[in-house]
Amino acid sequence: METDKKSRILIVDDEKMNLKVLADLLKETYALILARNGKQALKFAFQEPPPDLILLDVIMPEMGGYEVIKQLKENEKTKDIPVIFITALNSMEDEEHGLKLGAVDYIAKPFSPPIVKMRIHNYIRFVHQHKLLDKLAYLDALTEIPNRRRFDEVLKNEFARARRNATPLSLGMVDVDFFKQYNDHYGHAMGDKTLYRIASALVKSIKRPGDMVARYGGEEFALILPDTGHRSSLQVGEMARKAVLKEKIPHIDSTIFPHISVSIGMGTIDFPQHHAVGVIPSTTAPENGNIEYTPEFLIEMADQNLYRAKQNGRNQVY
Ligand code: GH3
Ligand code: MG
Ligand code: MG
Ligand code: MG
Repeated sequence: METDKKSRILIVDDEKMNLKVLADLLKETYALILARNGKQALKFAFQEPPPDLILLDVIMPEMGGYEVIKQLKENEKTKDIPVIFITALNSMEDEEHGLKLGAVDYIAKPFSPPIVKMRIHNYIRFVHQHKLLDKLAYLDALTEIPNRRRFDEVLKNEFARARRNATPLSLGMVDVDFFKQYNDHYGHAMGDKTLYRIASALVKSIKRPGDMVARYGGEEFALILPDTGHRSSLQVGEMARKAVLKEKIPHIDSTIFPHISVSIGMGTIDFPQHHAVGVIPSTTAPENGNIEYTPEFLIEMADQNLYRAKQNGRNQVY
């Protein structure tokens, strides 16, 4: 399989000879990363791109395989990388212990090279299917950008990260202007095509790697802007708004333009000062003044500013 060539396998063993046996067995089919101890293994596991599979020896000086897998499982970035123990420990108790720690398989030495090769091949196939499913589960079918499920997850993670690192976080809510009239005039199928074009324009307008555009629902999109303060978020919003307008998608029933436009509401939480910037939604401000900052609060804030952008004449960022 073509894709298998690109699959990366991290092999960890303190004995050179063992590494060589496995490397010779697998090097034609996979990209191999070799580690001689636990510390090195962890370092390589955290590198980008991460390995697709890890073959892990148990008995190694300093840090053994059981400790390595514990650390891998504790980290969000590495916890889903499948690990196979390849070890001289061959009692049933050893095998049970290894599997309990989260390994997908346990292979005792000495092993049959062709069987090990087949088993590894099967796991790699499984990894590919899993990745494909993940991609489909998180992609909006109509616009081919991240969907609401993905948005919820990323916002939650970025929110936690911003709080932890004391960095600002901004969220933009984008709503297409007079889209009901658009559908009424041009038809729903054309409306779908136009949503695709709007999504592509938004994605192109967002330049920073950590930023994200998702389909929030219907004709609404969301921008997640980590490490972005209020003023910068308004600039990013302006670029997004202009990018859509520049597509010059005809919309003769729009009362402001003969073209498709969007309105955008921004919300920012400035974690260094622990306060919200911009227009704070009155509905969420409690009487004692102690606002509870949550992802929902940020969405509410952006939503209310979106409402203002609409009230103020649409095709603007608020
Ligand atoms: P406003 O400027 O106030 O946002 O006006 P609007 O007409 O865009 O607002 P409204 O929320 O009333 O209408 C949204 C429209 O978007 C209605 C709905 O049919 C359309 N829409 C939502 N999702 C889709 C979709 O997936 N495909 C198409 N073609 N239309 C959609
Ligand atoms: Mg060893
Ligand atoms: Mg809407
Ligand atoms: Mg709308």
